Amino acid sequence: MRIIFATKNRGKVREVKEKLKRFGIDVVPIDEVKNVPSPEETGETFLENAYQKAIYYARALGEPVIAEDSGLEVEALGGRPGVYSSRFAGENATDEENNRKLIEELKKRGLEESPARYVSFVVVAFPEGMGLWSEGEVKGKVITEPRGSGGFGYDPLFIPEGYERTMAELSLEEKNRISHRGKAFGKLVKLIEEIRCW
Ligand code: ITT
Ligand code: NA
Repeated sequence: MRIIFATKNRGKVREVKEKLKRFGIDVVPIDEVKNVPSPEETGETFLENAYQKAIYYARALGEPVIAEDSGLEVEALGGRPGVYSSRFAGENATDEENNRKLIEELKKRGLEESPARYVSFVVVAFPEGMGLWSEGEVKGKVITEPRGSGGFGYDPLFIPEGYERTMAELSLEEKNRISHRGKAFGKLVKLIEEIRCW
């Protein structure tokens, strides 16, 4: 079975392809199927954003589409960057710029670390408008000394609970086992199998 994954983020594609492989699901990034202009992300919650993206692309393609909205919530920053995680340092900011901004914000407050969590909301939307969703989180802390070259985004600054290594120092399989995204997609596959909606 193939599932179209509506994302521009290569890191997400890599992780979800690996996660769904053992369920016999072939994850196909949307840009390999059709060139559709990106929708605006205007939601105030991860779930709204994920649903908006999924339904927009499902209608454009006329078939079921999965989308994900995720982010990092840092306790010392009152939950920021949250839904603004990909644009923390500004519109079109790079991962490096966002990471630098996070380090700055912590240091400004005299902190070297803070409790934090990653969250992921996943939606599969059908062209008719119906959708199924699931979510996952991983708790941990953020630090101000980046380590590791795996993963993407804030991973060099995020240490999952019970670990010494950063998320960027874990293998792809290890990250998928404990990550917000790994959990959210694992649950979504179960739902799809239970409801037999495909
Ligand atoms: P799409 O909307 O095209 O899927 P995006 O990267 O803009 O791509 P989001 O709006 O969901 O996706 O933003 C998620 C951001 O949260 C992402 O760019 C990272 O900055 C951060 N993030 C989410 N999951 C992460 C992870 O597993 N590791 C590191 N950073 C993560
Ligand atoms: Na977003």
